[in-house]
Amino acid sequence: MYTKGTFKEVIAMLSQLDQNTMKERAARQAADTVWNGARLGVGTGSTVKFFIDALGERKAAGLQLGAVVTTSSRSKAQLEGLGFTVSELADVEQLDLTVDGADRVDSHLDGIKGGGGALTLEKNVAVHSAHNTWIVDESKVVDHLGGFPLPVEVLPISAKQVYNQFEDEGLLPQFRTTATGERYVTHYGNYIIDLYIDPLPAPRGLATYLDSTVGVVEHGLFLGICDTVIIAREDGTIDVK
Ligand code: ABF
Repeated sequence: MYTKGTFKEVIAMLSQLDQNTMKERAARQAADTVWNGARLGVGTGSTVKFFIDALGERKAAGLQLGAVVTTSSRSKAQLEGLGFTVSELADVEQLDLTVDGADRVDSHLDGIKGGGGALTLEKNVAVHSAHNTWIVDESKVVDHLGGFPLPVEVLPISAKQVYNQFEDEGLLPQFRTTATGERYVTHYGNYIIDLYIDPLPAPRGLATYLDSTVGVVEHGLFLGICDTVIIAREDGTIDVK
């Protein structure tokens, strides 16, 4: 006999299962598009985790890749655990395909990425890939970019000044912190300021502003980068756009 609390937990667990099932469906569809000899970029996140598992199954069935590059130590460990040799981006002339997750994606295939803190390497891998595919469950799809804090990676040396500038601009900045309340530090030793302004005013204008702000290393607006998005929907269907 369930008490009230456990019934809610079961419902929450079932909805989580639904979301994981959707993520896995999108991931498997993307894994099926990978061809022998491809120089592959592999992103980061919970949906990509399913993609890497599916890639491992393809490898066991004979898939051989020309190169594999990834955007986080988490994905690197998972790939190497499956027997893939992972290279650094700088050691691979050009990538043929990168498969990654996203935090938000709109109808123009523009997106917000970097919720996991790996935005700088993610964008460097993406712009050096001939084709970029994002794998998402339908909760990530929006009409207009927003609904998720926009990550901005900033140098520590002027982080406070940049934060103040963002605050003066009304961008609602917050320094990202760890679970213990420490300031989050990226792989490159930088901080992340998340912008809580929602909806995002004129994403292209904001991207240009951030790109020209001294002290900003990279931001999570990925505009004009995604070529294909694979969306797994709750009704079991998959959209490829
Ligand atoms: C990564 O995918 C990040 O850009 C983003 O935070 C993450 C979201 O993916 P998921 O929801 O699948 O964890 O590439």
